[in-house]
Amino acid sequence: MQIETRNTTPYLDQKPGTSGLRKKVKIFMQENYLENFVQSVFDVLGDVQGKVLVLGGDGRYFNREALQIIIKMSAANGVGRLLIGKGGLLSTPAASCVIRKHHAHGGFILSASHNPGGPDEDFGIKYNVTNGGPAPESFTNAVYARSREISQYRIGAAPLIDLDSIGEFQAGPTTVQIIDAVEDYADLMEHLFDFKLISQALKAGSITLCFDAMHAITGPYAKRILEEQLGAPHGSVINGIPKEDFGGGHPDPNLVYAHELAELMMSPNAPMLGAASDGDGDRNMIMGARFFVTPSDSVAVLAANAHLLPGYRGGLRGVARSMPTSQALDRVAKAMGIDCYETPTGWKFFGNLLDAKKITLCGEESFGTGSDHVREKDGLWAVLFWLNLVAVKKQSVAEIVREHWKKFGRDYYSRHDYEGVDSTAAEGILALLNGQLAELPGKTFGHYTVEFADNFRYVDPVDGSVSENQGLRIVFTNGSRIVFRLSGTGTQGATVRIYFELYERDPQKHGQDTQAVLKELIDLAESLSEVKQRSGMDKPTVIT
Ligand code: VG1
Ligand code: CO
Repeated sequence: MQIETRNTTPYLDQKPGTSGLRKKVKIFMQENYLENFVQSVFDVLGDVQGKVLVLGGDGRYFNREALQIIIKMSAANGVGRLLIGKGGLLSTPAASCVIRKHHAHGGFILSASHNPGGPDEDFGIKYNVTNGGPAPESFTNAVYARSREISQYRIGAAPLIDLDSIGEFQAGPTTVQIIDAVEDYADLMEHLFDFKLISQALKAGSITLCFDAMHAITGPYAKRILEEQLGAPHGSVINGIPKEDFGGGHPDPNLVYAHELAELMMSPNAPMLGAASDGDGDRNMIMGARFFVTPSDSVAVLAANAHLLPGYRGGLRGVARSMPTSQALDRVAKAMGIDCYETPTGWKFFGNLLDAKKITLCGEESFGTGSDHVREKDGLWAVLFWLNLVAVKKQSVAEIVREHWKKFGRDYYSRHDYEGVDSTAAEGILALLNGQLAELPGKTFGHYTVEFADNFRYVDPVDGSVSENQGLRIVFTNGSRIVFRLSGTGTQGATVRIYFELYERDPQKHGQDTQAVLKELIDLAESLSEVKQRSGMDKPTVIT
């Protein structure tokens, strides 16, 4: 194979965000744009001679073309073996699983997750390291620095690889192995959950299920595991065929975008469990019949009940949540006598805690839940967890959550997003708030007195690395909180996220409407931040 070293000029905007580099497809298709980023990763990795890398994506538009380029560049950079999911597909958690199981050096995951796909929409790429998790900030910062000075990249003249046939091909020094995208992941799930029990309940009809794959990556995984292995009736998985543009939808599992599922679950003939996942399969939404489980509650319920499931019978070492996620998980940890860590937003911050065996389970308010089994959040895992729980407890989803609230109290929780805000205006909103933080403590607004207000700074308890500027939080004396931060995954303008939380111990008051309960906090956040005037919007674009 002939190896070419090509000259290139740097792009200055290749800074990875919360989860990899995400841009419009058209930006990725610019000359050498993808090549520059991939070579920057190789340059930071150093010697990859003979090493194993994993490749796969969520199947969105440009996935196949990008993979062929990465194969040629891997060969030119001397990679020993590439493991690639058939069809160029691997869900994010499955990629993490494959990296760990096959002791790979790392892998590239091609996805822009819950962002829409298609020629005018989004594409993304991220590198995961040897533990199977997203590269830490020290690595992504080094890649960004490299991308700003890159002058050459290496590419091999390898033929196009047939991504659709399982088998091995040679590209220069690199063995390219196309693997079944689902098998390793399905094996792992079988070891964590009681497949026999779930299967009996599904076949007997004592548990009914609808899983909305949203025309994204989890279609093949859900069909294989839920329908073929566990015996859920054919048709339990809807929108199960992955499409390059996700069928024109927005593959984000929430009540707004997964509306087909949400409508079914709110109807009189709703199944017992409703679930959806996102573009790359790492998010999950859980619903019961006429009942929505907030992601913050979901991780707390899973933590409180984990010991009932085969994979977690030994108990939990500790738990963790991202800072804006509700404190429902903290209450469970306290009752169990285990540690609860608070990390910045983004899964990469859980990796060290998991590797150091400080935690077993973790989650984010953004529909992300996961455990020690891989180093990514895992959508289908969460669905299987709930299925197993419903089968063991022989209770409905709503009963399980209400019982949980009774025991621990309820954290009313909501996130308001203002999307597509002018970047300067968005920064102005955060700057305005930042300027007020010092004088807020002690002030009273209606029913709320500020206990403390700060700009969240994280010191990693394992390696001591520091991450500054991870969101502004206003914490009240009664434990309620308002958090403000800017999204790090968008590709157009800025998104301002405002998170609200209010704790209610009294079970008599657990049946109220969330937005109504949070109204006073919402009004306060809007007046302190001037978000409406400054964004020019009269309401949030998405409320979850
Ligand atoms: C969002 C979520 C964050 C999540 C990230 C990646 O980030 O808030 O919790 O880890 O997406 O998820 P941000 O910076 O936009 O708030 V995924 O499923 O898009 O990889
Ligand atoms: Co995702």
